[in-house]
Order: sequence, then structure tokens, then C-alpha cells
Amino acid sequence: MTRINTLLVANRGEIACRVMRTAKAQGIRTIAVYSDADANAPHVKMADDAVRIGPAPVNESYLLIDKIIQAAKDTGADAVHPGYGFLSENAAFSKACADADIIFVGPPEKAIDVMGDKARSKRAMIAAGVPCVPGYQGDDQADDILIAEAKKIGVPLMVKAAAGGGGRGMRLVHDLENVANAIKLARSEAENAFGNGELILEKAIIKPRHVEIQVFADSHGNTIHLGERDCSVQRRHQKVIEEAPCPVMTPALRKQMGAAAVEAAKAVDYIGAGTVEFLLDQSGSFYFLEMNTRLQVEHPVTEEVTGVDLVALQLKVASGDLLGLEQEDITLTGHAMEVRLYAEDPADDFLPSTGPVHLWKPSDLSRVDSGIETGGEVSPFYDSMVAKIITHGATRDEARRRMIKALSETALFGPKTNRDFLIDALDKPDFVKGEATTAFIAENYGEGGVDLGAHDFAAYAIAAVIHHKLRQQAAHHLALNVNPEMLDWSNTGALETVAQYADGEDAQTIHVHVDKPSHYRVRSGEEGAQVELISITADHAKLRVDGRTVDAIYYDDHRTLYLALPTRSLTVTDLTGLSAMEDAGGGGTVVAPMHGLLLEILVEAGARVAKGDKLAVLEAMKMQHEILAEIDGTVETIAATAGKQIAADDLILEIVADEAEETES
Ligand code: MV4
Repeated sequence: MTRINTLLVANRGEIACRVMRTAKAQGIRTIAVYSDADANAPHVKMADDAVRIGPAPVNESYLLIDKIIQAAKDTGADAVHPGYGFLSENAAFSKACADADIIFVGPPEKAIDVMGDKARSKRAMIAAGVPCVPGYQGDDQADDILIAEAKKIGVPLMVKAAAGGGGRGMRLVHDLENVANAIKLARSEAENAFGNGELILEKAIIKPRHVEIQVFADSHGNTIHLGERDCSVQRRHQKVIEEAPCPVMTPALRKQMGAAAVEAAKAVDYIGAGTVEFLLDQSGSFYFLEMNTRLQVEHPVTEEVTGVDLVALQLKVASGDLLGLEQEDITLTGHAMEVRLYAEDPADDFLPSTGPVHLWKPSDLSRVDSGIETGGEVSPFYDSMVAKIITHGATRDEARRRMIKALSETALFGPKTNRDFLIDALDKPDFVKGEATTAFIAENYGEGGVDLGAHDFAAYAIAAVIHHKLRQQAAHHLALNVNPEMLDWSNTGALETVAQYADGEDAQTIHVHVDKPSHYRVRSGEEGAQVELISITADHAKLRVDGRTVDAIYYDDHRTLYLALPTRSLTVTDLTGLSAMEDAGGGGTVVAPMHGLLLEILVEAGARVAKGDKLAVLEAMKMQHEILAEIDGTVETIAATAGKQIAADDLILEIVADEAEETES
């Protein structure tokens, strides 16, 4: 056995942090690698040492085998953990590590190779007696052979690229008349995507569950499984919710599937952590799909129910140690759930959303594996999954309810996220009953973007009251030392502030009327709410809205207020007096009133401007906002660039005021 003293983690984000957490706990020195986009990323800060490997794009950084091997040599790393994605299932990387005398924390090259090809892996599985979907996985790829085999299998039929994975290069055929065409299209897609047009054919299983078995093997011939995970809730082959155990699992079925998974691993002389994916059909039959030769994103749910640290076990067997666990030692306790928090916009067809992270506030009701931090950034160069939230409970419903509660206390402000979508999905009847299949999201939400409906007026009322309070605090902070109790008091009678909120396409005018300190009447048109502000801290407020108590996490980005309410998030921008920037140094310093795209700058340095002249146009919240001069003067400097994103408060330009004219007294 070889001790691992220094571990290089060839990955980024949450998984790099996850791996380093265990390595550190074991007293192992950790090395991060990073691209230019990640120079200040959490995984870099967490590591004992870090090596820059290139520019932001993955094929110039995280996918460069030579750079990573060199980084390992330069830092004296004796082992490399690849995480998931990137080089984790790259046989050449496994080999390059071996050639450099560095331990690759993963399986041998051969296992990666065989399992990376659907035809080869299926033939190996059939030979090992592992149940597979009936189909054709032969070498002969002539059209007439494939068509004849398709007829034997019948419809519905799946045509899959042998080199594909995760749903890429897959076609479903309902009518045999379309088989020839489907084969042609699938082959050409596969050639383009993978440089390999080889296909396999399978009977299509309708509305299956995705059930995968975690396996582990050491280099001494011991192989065990650690139960299953159900990952049926997926959107376009992206997993969204995972859980362990599978809601419909029985001890007998687990024994059968576990044994099949162990046979699958043994058939390819597997070592380390692996996952054997199966489809489980409505009748309880299961079929091998593929084996993932890496630690998976969703490994935490297995850790929660087995109590085994899978990264620790990986490091153990990579060092040549015995597993030290027999099958009988693995017991499953309670139920675990994981949701993937993506920086994406469900309303806009789940388009990735990037940019600065104003606030990242995870809940302490849950385990959180994340790779972001307040003040950091979600980069467009990498996967949009930013955190995993994991709960455990005595029962499935306890884990599920705890997850909803944890999400209600979780906020990520800056990029859009799928938080509200997750909360909604966790409460859908099919999911609550444990009946979700791979068709769950399409059946419950359709194929495109997801509209969770308009916000209640209460949400805007909460935003308006928090906004009102923050401004008042700021104003008084600048003015005098006033007793906080008096902040809402006015000797001129009732106080009222008006906010004009843009939330996407619409704008509405909201009036906040102070009844007495901390008690407000909020109205907009026909709608109204009574709001009491019970307490407010730097990022959290407790309010009573029409008699109901609500917790709100917030971030105040100048005119834009980010709010996370228990089941819904909203971002509102106050457009009131957008051209009257009272808070900008005397009116000559023109700053962006909110984060957005600076479409145009309409003046040049040296230009004379008069109060009210149009200076620039900013696009934010899907609306265009004109930025007007507040004073007469001369444009001295232009500090921003048209066509670029600009943050709230960033300088756009400066105007030097005309000499103040003497006024006759
Ligand atoms: C299938 C199938 C039905 N029948 N194969 C999708 C991803 C890839 N790993 C295999 N996939 C499927 N293969 C047969 N013969 C249905 C799927 C499938 C799916 C599988 C797991 C999780 C989600 C899925 C969503 C759609 C289709």
C-alpha cells in the first residue's frame, strides 16, 4: 500500500471542495488547479496550494492532461482525484497518471474503456449474466442488418449511439416505417458528436425509473454495493432531484439489483467507486443501461443513508488498502434527498444564468455541498450547477419536508436559480407519493420553460416595506443620531413613500404608508396589505403580512432588491426618480442606477450638457432606462463602455458643473 500525502484535485466548484474536505480531514495536503476564471474561486482558497492551468475555456484548462500532470509533478502530488465530468472518465488521463507514477483516484484504464462504449459494455454485461434491455449490439452496422434487427425487436424502439451517454445521440422510434430514417439520422448525429457512428438498438422501456447502484471495489478482489439511488426526476437528461433509497425498492429487489451491479463491476475488473445505472420498469424488471466509472454528483444521498464517506473510501482503495467493509456491514438508515441548485432561469427555458453572487446564504437545516460564495461569480464557462442541498430524515416524507424547509431558508442572489422550481416540484402529488418516473417533469411542467405564476401582492408589499425601511435607515444614518424607535415618526403627519417596481415586463406603483412605527399600509391600485416589520438584520427580515408571519432573506443592491420568500423569490427594481440621482456626488458623478447592459453612451468627453439631457441608455429588468443629466456642465470623463454589462453604482461618466452663478439676495 502507498500512502497518499499530497492530493491534486483536477476539478473545480463543489466537487473539488467536497473532495478536499475529506482529504484535509485525513491530513492530506491538497492541491487545486484553476483556470483564469477561477483564480479566486472557493476551491482555490480551500487548497493548501494551487496551480494555474490556463484560460477559462475548459479545453484550454481543466481538460488539458499534460498541464495537470505537470502541476502534479511540480507540487509533489502523489495522487490525482478527477472529480466528475472533465477528465474523470478519460482512459488516457488514467494512463497518463499511471505513466507518471501518480495514483489516479479512479478505476483502471480498461474499465473506463469498456464502459465508455455501449456496445462493448452491453456484450460484457450479457456475458456476465447482468440483465440488459433486449436489443442488438453487434459489430455489423450495415443498414439492412440494423433494419432486420429492429424488426425483430419491435416498437417502441430506441436507437442509441454506442459512444453516446447521458441521452445524447438517442432516438425513439414508434413506427417501424421510420426505422431506416432514424438509423440514418442517429448515425450522422453520432459521427458528428463523437466521431463514431456505431449504433445499438434496444426495446424502449416506457416511463421507467432511473435506479442506480453504488458499487465499490478494492484492488484485492473485494466488491460490494452500497444500495441504490433513484434519479428519475430529470430534465433533458439533467438530474434535478435524487434520493436514496428508491421509493419502490424492496429488500428482495435490492438484493437482485445489488448482485447484478457487483457482477457488472467484477466483469471489468473494477477498482474504486462506480455506479451501475439501471432502468426499472413498471413491472419491477430491471435492465443495465451503463456504468459510470467515477464518483457521481449524487453520491451524498448514499453517504447519508449508509454513513460511509465515499471519498474517504476512494482514497483508501486508491492507496491499495482493503475496503474493510463486507456486504453485511452496509446498512441503510432512513431516507436521504438531494436537489441540485442550478444558476438558470426556469421561466426562460432553463437558460443558464451567470454573473456576480451578491449573497449566498445556505440553510443550516441541510448538508450543503457548494462551490460558490458571497462576492464570487457564476461563470458562463462551466456547468451551471452551483450547489447541492442534501437532507436526511427517518422517513422519506421527513427528508422531503426538511428539504422544502431548507430551500425556503436558502438564498442565492445574483444569477437566477431553480430554487422556486425545486420547491414546487418537491410538493407535486406524484413526487410526494414517490411515484415520479423519468416522465415526471415533462408530465407536470411540459417541455419548455416553467411559469410558476404571478407573485401575490404580499410579495411586493414585503419588498416595498423592506425597501422603505432600508432607505430610511440610510437617510437617518447620514443625517443625525436618531433613536431607532423614532425612525418612522414624522411631525408632519403620515409618512408615505412611493416605489415604482419593475419586475420583468411590468411596472407597478406601490405606496407605503406608515401608520405607526413598524406598521405599514401598502397599496397598489386595488390591492392592499397590512404589514408589520417585526425585525430586520443585514440580510433577513421577519414580517407579519395581513396577520401571517413571513421570513424574508434579502439583498439590497441599490435600487434593486432581491428577496427570497418561503416558496418564491423575486427581484424588484425601483424606477422612481431614476434620472434624479440624489445619492450621486452632487449630480456630476453619473453612476449606473442598477446592474444591467449599458446599451449606449450618447455624449463624448468635452461635450456641453444641460440638465435633463439624455446621457446614456441602460437595459435592465428587460426595460430600457434613460440616464439624464442632473446638472448643467461639461462631460469630463467617460468611464464605461457601451455594449458591456455594468454593475449598480459603477461610474458611467463625470460632469464638471458650470460655475455656480451668484444669486442676488
Ligand atoms: C432508455 C430509455 C428507454 N428504453 N433505453 C436516457 C439517458 C441514457 N442514460 C439512457 N436513457 C434512456 N434509455 C431504453 N431501452 C429511456 C431513457 C431515458 C431516461 C433514462 C434515465 C433517466 C431519464 C431518462 C429520460 C428519458 C429517457
